[in-house]
Amino acid sequence: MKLDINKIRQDFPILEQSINGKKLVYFDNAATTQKPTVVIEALKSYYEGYNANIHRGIHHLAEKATAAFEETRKTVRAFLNAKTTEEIIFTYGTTDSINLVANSYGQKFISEGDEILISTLEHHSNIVPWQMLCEGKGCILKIIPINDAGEIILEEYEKLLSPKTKLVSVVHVSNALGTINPIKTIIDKAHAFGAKVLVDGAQACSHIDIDVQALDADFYALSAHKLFGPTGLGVLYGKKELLETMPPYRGGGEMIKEVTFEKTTYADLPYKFEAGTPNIADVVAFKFALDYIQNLGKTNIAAHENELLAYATEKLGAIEGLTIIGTAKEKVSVISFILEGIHPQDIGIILDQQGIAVRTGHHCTQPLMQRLGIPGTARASFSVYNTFEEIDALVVGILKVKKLLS
Ligand code: C6P
Repeated sequence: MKLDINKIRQDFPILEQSINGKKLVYFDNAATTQKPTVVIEALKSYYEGYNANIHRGIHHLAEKATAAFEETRKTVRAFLNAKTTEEIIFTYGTTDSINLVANSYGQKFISEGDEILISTLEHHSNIVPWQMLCEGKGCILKIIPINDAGEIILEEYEKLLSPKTKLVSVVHVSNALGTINPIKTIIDKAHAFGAKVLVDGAQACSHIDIDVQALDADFYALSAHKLFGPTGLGVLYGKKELLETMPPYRGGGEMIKEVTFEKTTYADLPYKFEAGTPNIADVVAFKFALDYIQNLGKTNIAAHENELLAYATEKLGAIEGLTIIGTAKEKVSVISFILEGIHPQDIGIILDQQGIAVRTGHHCTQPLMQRLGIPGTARASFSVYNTFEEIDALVVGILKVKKLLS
């Protein structure tokens, strides 16, 4: 079904404004997506109508808040096609989800001399937790190389796999380049060596249909704010049989069955991993974001985004002195680019003066930038509410950057 983009834009009040006297063009969706009115209203009605702590009160408001919170868990389960809601853990974001696995699964099951594989494409949040684990444990971090297009080299990946490989932790979609990794193949090859696989789905979840059972992913991490939901909220999917063997990551209220000064027993899944009062309002509102996506249809969203990507690739590719960084065959709607002789930050500043929001810099992927031999890029990332006219505005903006700075 062809989406009515102008109608969709009306669902996002932030898009109506002007920046520096120019109509806002928001092309920083890989950093965070804007929020539709249904999500903003859900937050308001939660705080106005049934704000209470959950899982502990027996009063009306507590029961209503608990029900709404757990309703979101059911929606996330369906969104990822997990087997059960016990496999859905609420975290503070993708970063927190990865840290949970590193500190729980990693601490218990990864030992000195064991190997963890990540790729050159990783975001810092899928590098640093493993470095921290390796520092403490004496395990070894190995890096899967990429080609110049920004694609993982599968033959090199296969060479790195061995019985020593305990975990492969790889991004599904690169935030800096938009590359879609062949994640099912990566998972199957790791499993053949008995290694577990964590997928960083921070970028993939907004563009691609995710079926954790079909992928056979052991862990899948995502952030709500990339899915039109609130910031500071994420999900860790984990296979139930794995999560059951893992120790809790944080201790406190909510995650216990019984506490004495001598010994504590832990709550069942998923609560074992959800210590303290969670981000209740944002969890409640997240359901409305997922329902919003469901109503538009992920395939319809992807179809529009792919058209935007094709259009932008053609238009930007025709600008003299502009190089698109990241030319993988399989890409989502992210275009990173550099302009000859112009620093990416200056591109961002001059585009901002024209009301165009892009991200510039290393995109929290410094090792990737080092591999590509550049300090950073300017990155335009498109979402369902973006239009072809906005891409035309970006082209005009880039031409202005060139005129002013070259
Ligand atoms: N990337 C970007 O502009 P958090 O911050 O925990 O919600 O997500 C971290 C993260 C992990 N992996 C990938 C692939 C990501 O893209 C991100 C967030 C944003 O590209 C902000 S740095």
